[in-house]
Amino acid sequence: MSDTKAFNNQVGIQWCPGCPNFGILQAVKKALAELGKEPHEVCLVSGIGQAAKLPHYLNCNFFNGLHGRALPAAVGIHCANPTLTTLVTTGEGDCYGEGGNHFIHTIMRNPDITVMVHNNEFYALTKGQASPTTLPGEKRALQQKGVEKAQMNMPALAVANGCTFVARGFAGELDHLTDLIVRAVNHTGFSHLEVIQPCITWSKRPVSWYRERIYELDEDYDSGDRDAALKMLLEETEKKPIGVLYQTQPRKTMGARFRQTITDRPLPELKPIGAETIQSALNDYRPD
Ligand SMILES: Cc1ncc(C[n+]2csc(CCOP(=O)(O)OP(=O)(O)O)c2C)c(N)n1
Repeated sequence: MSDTKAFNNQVGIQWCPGCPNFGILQAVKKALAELGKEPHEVCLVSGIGQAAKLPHYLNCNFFNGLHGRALPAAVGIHCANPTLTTLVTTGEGDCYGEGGNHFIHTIMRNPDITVMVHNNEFYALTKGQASPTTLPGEKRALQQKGVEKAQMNMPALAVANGCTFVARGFAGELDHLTDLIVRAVNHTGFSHLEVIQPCITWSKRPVSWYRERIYELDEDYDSGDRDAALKMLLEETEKKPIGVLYQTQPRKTMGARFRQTITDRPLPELKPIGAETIQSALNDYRPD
């Protein structure tokens, strides 16, 4: 156990007062402390959005990149330095919308990283337009006649495509969420943790509406049963289960494959490549 205070920084938080993102931020700090991590051992990665601001508010390494491109950056960071705990923390617009293709391919590559997706069901930073998880029929600023598309079910897609850890938490259940983050990080391979995050500014519903529509998976639930997990996720009714939805034996990770091919050590431990080596490689591209 390390000290949560080590992750505090002095950056002024730009979220709306009372935003459930504050709960997620607290859960991240608690989980990292519970995992015994020190700030220099962690790298948070995000794209663009309200959720994607979370790495700004922690004292640790972080990379804040382009909208939808958090996962490729995180995969690169993980391959270069597998000793870091790499945690992507971002919104569903960023991860399922703009970056949806990256999400699917990252599942298959299976790097040993965790992605935590704050799902508030619309694009909050840009004032509440519909996202891939907005309820069908819901009227939004740009969807005046109501959303016509079906709602994206990323946890089901993740299970169906071989993700070996899929979980869902609620921003208002701090201890439960902290535990899920710890379990996701401890799992070897790509871990997907979706967090239901009510938005108090752009949602038309109170936080209680979201709380009434979740239930905690009980002790008897067998998270290793893939068919049962898929059935539950595909049949999801008004109430969504929270907890570890699916977890199975880790399979070979992308970092392990990469290091077997390139080097068996983290890149930062390798000797720097000298200017002469780079020059000689570049010379190969010179026209004769
Ligand atoms: C390439 C690109 N397209 C669109 C935008 C505008 N944009 C910024 S954040 C965002 C949506 C963020 O939504 P989400 O990831 O759900 O995060 P939230 O703000 O809801 O937490 C959009 C569309 C952008 N910055 N870059």
